[in-house]
Amino acid sequence: MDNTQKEVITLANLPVSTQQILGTAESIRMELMHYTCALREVKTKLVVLSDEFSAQRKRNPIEFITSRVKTPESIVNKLKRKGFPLSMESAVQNLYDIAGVRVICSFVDDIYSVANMLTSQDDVHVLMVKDYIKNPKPNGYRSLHLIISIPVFFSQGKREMYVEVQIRTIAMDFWASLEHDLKYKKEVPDVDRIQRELKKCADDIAATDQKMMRLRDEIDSMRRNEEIRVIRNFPGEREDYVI
Ligand code: 0O2
Repeated sequence: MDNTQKEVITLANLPVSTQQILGTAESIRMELMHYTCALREVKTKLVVLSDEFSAQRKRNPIEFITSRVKTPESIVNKLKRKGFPLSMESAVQNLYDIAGVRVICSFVDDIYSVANMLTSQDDVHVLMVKDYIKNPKPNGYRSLHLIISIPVFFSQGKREMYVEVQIRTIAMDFWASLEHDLKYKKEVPDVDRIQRELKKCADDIAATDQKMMRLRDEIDSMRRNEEIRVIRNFPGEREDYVI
C-alpha cells in the first residue's frame, strides 16, 4: 500500500469532530494535497542546490531530507492549543507548519549554507527564522527553523504556500528524535534526571559537531596541500586541476 492509499484510508476514518471542524474528508484531502505539492517544490529546490554544491565542492552538504504534512487531528490540536478559530480557513491562515521539511546536514556550517542558498532565491519569501543553534532551547534542542512561503502553480492559478523548513545536523536530529519520544511517554520514572542527562548529551553533541567541522577543515587543508605538491612536482600530471 503506498502513502496516498494510506492517506485516503486515514481520512475516511476521520473522527466526526475533526470533520465538523475542518470539513468533509474530501475537502480536507484536497486542501492537504496543496501542501504536498508545496513540499515537492521545496524538496526539488533543496536537491538542486545540493547537487550544485556537491559538484563545486566535491562533497554533499545534505545527508537526507524528510517531509510530512500535518495530520487533520494534529492541525485541530494545534488550532486549539494556540487559541485560533477552529476551521480549515483558520488553519491555512494561522498555521505555518502544515507542510514541514526536515533537512539533515553533515556539518553545522552546511546548515547555514543551505539556508542561505534557499532563502536567496527570489520566489522564496522568508517569514520567520528561529535559530535554536545560536540560541538553543533550555532543554538543549538545537535546529535552524525557517518559515518560508513559495508560489505553487495549480490549474486554478498560483497560490503562496507556507512551508516550515527545519535544518540540523545528523547528531542534532538523533538527539531530537530521542527527546521527542520521551515527551510522548507518559510514565517515565525519574524524568528530571533524564532531562538533565539529555541536556548534557545535547551540549556534548554540540561540542562534537564543532570538533567534526574543525577536523573536516584540517583534512581539506591537508588534501589541498597534497594536490599543490603533486602539481609542483609533476606539473604535466594534473593539467586539468585549477588551484
Ligand atoms: P511535529 O510533530 O514535529 O510537527 P509550537 O512548539 O508548535 O507550539 P512553534 O513556534 O510553532 O511552537 O514551534 P517551534 O518552536 O518553531 O517548533 C516547531 C517544531 O520544532 C515542533 O513541531 C518540533 O518538530 C520541533 N521542536 C521544537 N522544539 C522542540 C524540542 O524541544 N524537542 C524536539 N524534539 N523537537 C522540537 P511540533 O508541532 O511540536 O510537532
